[in-house]
Amino acid sequence: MSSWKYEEDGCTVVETCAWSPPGDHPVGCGLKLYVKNGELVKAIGNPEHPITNGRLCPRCLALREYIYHPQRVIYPMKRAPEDRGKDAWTRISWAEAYDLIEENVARIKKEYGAEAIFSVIGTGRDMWHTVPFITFGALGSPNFTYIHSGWSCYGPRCAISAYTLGAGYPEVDYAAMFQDKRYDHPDYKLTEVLVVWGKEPLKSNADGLFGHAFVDMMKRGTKIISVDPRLTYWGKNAEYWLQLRPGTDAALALAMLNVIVNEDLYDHEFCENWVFGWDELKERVQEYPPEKVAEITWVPKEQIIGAARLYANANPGSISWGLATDQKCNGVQFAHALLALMCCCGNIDVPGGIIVGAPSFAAPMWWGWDSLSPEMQAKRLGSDSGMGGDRYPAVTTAISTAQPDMPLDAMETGYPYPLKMSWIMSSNPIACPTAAPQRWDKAFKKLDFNVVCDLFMTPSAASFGDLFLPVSTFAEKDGIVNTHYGSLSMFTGAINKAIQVGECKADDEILLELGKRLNPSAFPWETMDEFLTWELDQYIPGMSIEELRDKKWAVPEWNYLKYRNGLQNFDGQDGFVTASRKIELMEPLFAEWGDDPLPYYEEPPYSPVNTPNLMKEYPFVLTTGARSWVFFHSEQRHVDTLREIHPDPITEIHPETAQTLGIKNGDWIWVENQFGKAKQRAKLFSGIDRRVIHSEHAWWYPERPAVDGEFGPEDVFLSNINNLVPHKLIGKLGFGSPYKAMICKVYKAED
Ligand SMILES: Nc1nc2c(c(=O)[nH]1)N[C@H]1C(S)=C(S)[C@@H](COP(=O)(O)OP(=O)(O)OC[C@H]3O[C@@H](n4cnc5c(=O)[nH]c(N)nc54)[C@H](O)[C@@H]3O)O[C@H]1N2
Ligand SMILES: Nc1nc2c(c(=O)[nH]1)N[C@H]1C(S)=C(S)[C@@H](COP(=O)(O)OP(=O)(O)OC[C@H]3O[C@@H](n4cnc5c(=O)[nH]c(N)nc54)[C@H](O)[C@@H]3O)O[C@H]1N2
Ligand SMILES: [Mo]
Repeated sequence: MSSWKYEEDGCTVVETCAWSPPGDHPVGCGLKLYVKNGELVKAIGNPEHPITNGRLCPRCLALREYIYHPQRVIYPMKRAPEDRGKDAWTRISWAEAYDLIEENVARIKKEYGAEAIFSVIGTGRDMWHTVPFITFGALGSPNFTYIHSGWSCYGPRCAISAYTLGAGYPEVDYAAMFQDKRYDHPDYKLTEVLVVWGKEPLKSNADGLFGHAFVDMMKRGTKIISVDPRLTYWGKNAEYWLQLRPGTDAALALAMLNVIVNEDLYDHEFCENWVFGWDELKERVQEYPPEKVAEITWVPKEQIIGAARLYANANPGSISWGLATDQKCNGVQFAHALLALMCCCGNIDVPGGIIVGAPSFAAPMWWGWDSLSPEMQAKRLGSDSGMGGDRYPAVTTAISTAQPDMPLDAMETGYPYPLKMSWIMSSNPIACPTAAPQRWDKAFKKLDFNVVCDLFMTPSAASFGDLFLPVSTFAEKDGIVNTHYGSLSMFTGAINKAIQVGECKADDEILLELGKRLNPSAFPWETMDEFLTWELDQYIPGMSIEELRDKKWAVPEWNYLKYRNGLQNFDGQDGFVTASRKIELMEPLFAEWGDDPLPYYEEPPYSPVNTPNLMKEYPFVLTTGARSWVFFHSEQRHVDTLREIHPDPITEIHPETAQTLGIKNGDWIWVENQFGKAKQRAKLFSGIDRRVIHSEHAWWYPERPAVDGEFGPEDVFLSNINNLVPHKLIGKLGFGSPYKAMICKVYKAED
């Protein structure tokens, strides 16, 4: 027995830090798992955990139900390609599964080259080193992909952080690294004004940000500005709730900058010494006076000015930017404008402001890349070499994936080369991330061999999987969790195995076993512990996995104002890792890649301003995908306790709008536009503008029996809001897609 494993009340208690699965971003919430006779009895929050202090979300509270769910797949299974879509799976051994993979990989490599194999990752889970490492190191292909059109989750935010800030993802300072005293630590200063922009951190707890910390800060006096087309907890408790038209954020941010510049509210010392392009930006923001932007955004001029003043006068102020930043075609420009707002008041890397990570571009998403030959690297879809079809250097320079829309083009057209095999690990492509999902479904069905590593028979696996590899939850494996994947490490926790279920394996076990078979030289580790110690060394040099387990978690040494202390740059000199060593609010690289070096506003492609004629038929602005407490994307629909809380896909409509359409609360409705439609249930909500509709994403119905043993595609496409989002409607740099800025009509459906 040990500090993290002991006996209590007739059970073995295993203390651990959560990650995935079930899906979750790396906050590393603290849990105590109670195990009896090898079975998980209950999961509770660990009050000693320095960040979460015992709090847990409903998805972890339902962990037992999730783990032992009768629909969970716990053995490897195969199915003949001609039986795709049918319930015709056969149980096999891991050895047979690996043999099948080895045979197919060898054949496809010989006939088409390794680039014909591509891998698909999903979001935020415990997988952002595993899938690239399998793709590059084991399968030998450069095509590691995340097929969310326009890389519209973190893509724009991370690109801006990489290119213009030269640092890891910036985040609000919520004192996570001061374990004992937290907000009372002498080095910390409470954020005076916090802008929550296009994010709902209580529901989402995105990527290492423990959203509930914002509530603690609010209780201590932090004032809130909420920028959201829907009323949320934050808007309700805000000094200003800026209820903007979805998709117009860049205009709003530029107008706030306009006020800050013209009223001389900016930090002169910071902007003059640490910003490249400040004078040019000052000129650019003159194009966005609050009067004009009020018309664009629907936010009254007085509110824009008032919010800009409140934020600029705060000491410190901070901004939490959410997914709404990325899910629009000009997401990069909006992220750029937001970064300018973060910088201009001198809030960068100050206590209570916006802290930035170390300049660690050698992120785990590149593991295994060096084992590819330069010729193979050059074939990545979207790469600047031209050998991977259309070039998207802004995507492929900062990120190790291919451009996300390109695999569909390659599958449909064979250009720049055909794709033949997919390796899907932690994604449910046709239920959740893809735009135009029915096209992706058809394309996957044309491939020779599809491997799916998951926990449940997802619609994607059911539709086109040939081999199913069952994976472990976090309760069934050893690992490490690091906030922001290590790019802004405030906390590193140990994930400790408590139980074994069926023949499920951790994704990393699959990585090591398959890696050893396919390319042993890239996978020298004999045991998982050896591998984990190597992994941990990247974050906390010199610490072994055993030591981390004993401590339960570790907090790296923290420094503020790193750019002034030689700590932000690889060479020990002051400044940022950019060509100018300053924050590039004018980014020369963007000009080189054919875009504007300064932030600007662009109307969404379909909008009241751009397509007024289409609006006659589709009169509403559509935003999608605000998070639910009980689901992580397409997961958990089968977990009864959670589904009871949220039984149906919800579309929010203003009560007056609903009345004019003859729609009542709880009616089934169709949400439709020129690209497709989705059936959801109406929820009348006065916290949304009369001209705006919000629909949920990632819905499917695991409870519906397959008809005649066939998997019914209507199950996954019936309510899928991405039927309404077109393929490859993206920004010039290859980032951003209008998941949160489309148009639609709504009308009553049959029940
Ligand atoms: N319209 C609209 N669409 C959206 C969004 C939106 O806001 N609006 N949001 C988008 C965003 S931000 C994202 S990131 C994408 C997400 O897209 P995906 O990540 O593809 O989401 P899921 O459909 O949840 O698929 C994840 C699958 O991985 C499995 N899984 C969970 N944990 C693990 C694990 O540790 N290992 C393995 N092997 N499998 C695991 C789950 O069971 C599930 O089947 O969706 C996007 N789709
Ligand atoms: N429970 C749960 N947690 C999750 C996930 C999940 O599926 N379930 N998914 C995870 C993933 S992958 C991600 S990326 C994060 C995302 O989490 P967040 O960044 O919090 O993003 P969302 O919940 O999609 O949207 C946040 C807010 O943006 C608003 N919004 C919609 N359109 C616009 C717009 O045009 N402009 C502005 N300013 N606001 C807009 C919505 O009304 C919503 O309140 O959550 C992660 N955490
Ligand atoms: Mo995401």
